[in-house]
Amino acid sequence: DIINIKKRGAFILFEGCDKAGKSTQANKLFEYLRNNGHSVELLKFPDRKTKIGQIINAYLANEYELDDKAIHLLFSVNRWERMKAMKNLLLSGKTLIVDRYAYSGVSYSAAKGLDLNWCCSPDIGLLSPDVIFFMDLTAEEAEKRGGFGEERYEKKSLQEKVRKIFYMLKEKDSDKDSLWRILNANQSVELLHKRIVEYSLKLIEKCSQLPLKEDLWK
Ligand code: NYM
Ligand code: MG
Repeated sequence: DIINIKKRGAFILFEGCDKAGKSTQANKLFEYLRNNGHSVELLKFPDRKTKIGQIINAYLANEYELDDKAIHLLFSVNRWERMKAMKNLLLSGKTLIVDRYAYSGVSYSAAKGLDLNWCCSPDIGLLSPDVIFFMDLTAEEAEKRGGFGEERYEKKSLQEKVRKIFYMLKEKDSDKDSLWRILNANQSVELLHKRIVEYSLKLIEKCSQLPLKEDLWK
């Protein structure tokens, strides 16, 4: 008899500071996988299209003021409101490429001075990524890339703090073998893409056999 074991998709996450090239690499990986017969979808947080996402967008555009803790919780809600759909997609065999997630959520809020553990708590129990491609760039290098834009948080001093907190979150995961892949973002787009593709293809194969985990920071 043929036992039909459904293979799940991989949860591939890109994280990093502003200007590091996350969206460029996420898009390129998405195109590559789609053109090579993979079932794949691209997602981005914050998802600015939902009702909560619209509030977040107004906040980031400096059109709307919110308490630091209130906006932190809204970023988290914006992930929770996508969890069921993401879970179903992964279980149906789709690989998800995600541009920012809870690690950004904690890093930016803690950089503003909020307590790190408090920041982690609303995201506990989210789906866990299978890999985090951390696009690492110093704030100096980021600034050389045409400078930061108009949005809130796009300042060198804050970005430096954000980067440090990303590394603290990596420490928290030191028991999780090869979850974090630190990539020097100051390399050519094509070279980075090649590395990311190679790793992702192996990962997709490996993950298809593993259970899905809803245990972020548990
Ligand atoms: N950001 C993003 C947060 O502060 N918390 C979060 O949970 C997430 C997902 O939003 N400067 C910040 C980081 C960015 C900004 O993201 C918008 P992007 O990827 O630059 O559009
Ligand atoms: Mg940005």
